Amino acid sequence: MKRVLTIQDISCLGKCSLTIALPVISALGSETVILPTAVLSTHTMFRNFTFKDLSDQIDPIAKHWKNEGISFDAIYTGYLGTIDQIDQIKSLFRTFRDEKTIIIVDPVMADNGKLYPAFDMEYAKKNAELCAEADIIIPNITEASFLTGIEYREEYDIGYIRELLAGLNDLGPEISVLTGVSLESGKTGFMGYERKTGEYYTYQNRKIDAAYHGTGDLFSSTCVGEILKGKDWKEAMRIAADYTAYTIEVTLQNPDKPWYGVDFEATIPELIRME
Ligand code: PXL
Repeated sequence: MKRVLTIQDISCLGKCSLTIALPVISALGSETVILPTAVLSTHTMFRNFTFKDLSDQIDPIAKHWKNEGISFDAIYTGYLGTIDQIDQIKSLFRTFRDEKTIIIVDPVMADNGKLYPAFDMEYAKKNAELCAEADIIIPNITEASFLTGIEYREEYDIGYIRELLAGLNDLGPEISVLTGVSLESGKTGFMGYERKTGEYYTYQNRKIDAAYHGTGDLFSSTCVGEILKGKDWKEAMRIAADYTAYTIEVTLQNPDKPWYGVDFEATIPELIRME
């Protein structure tokens, strides 16, 4: 069985980060090892959330695993707790990286043109250093704009998306994938660029008029699970895009009208069947 380490916060309530990555990647058949970077009472779209920084646990936990001879087929990072953790995680990458380890960085920090409440420009700059160490990065357009210094635009064409991808590629990853790319009205999806082949890949499916928290984590976790199942990045991300769109549609049908996260629990059986 493949083994993946995922490094993100635990938002105890809110359906995002580790509470999505753990069930989704496990359901796709890989052993999912977690390294929580912080514990929050909820994700940061709630008011008055608590936050306990777990930075001081990262190095001793990593050291223990190293002493036990543990290795990972992939390491996947998402929302982190503090800027100082980025250096700790870069060092963890170096400790555990071998020929087989795929490093996937989702540089979670912003959306809709704005940084999340916990982050600033300094964090954005530092996050680019983590992307430089990755094989695959999965930012949304806002994050890509903060990472590259290219102006954020709401209205754009394919030229702008290629410019962002070129900027991301310059950071150093092998594969850069931009999410939330809408190239036709009523559609959304992603566009990726692979350094080795010089290939672009675009996938667009239906755009659903709803914004839920945690959908980026659902997309990235599904990609990670599918890549570990042996799918190439394009197939993995196409499945992730279809699964995320389907889960949003199912959530919209819930009469309880959940607002803080999607009903992925109801759609996991379908994910397992998706090809
Ligand atoms: O879904 C990304 C995410 C993860 N973790 C926390 C967040 C967010 C987005 O806001 O607040 C704590």
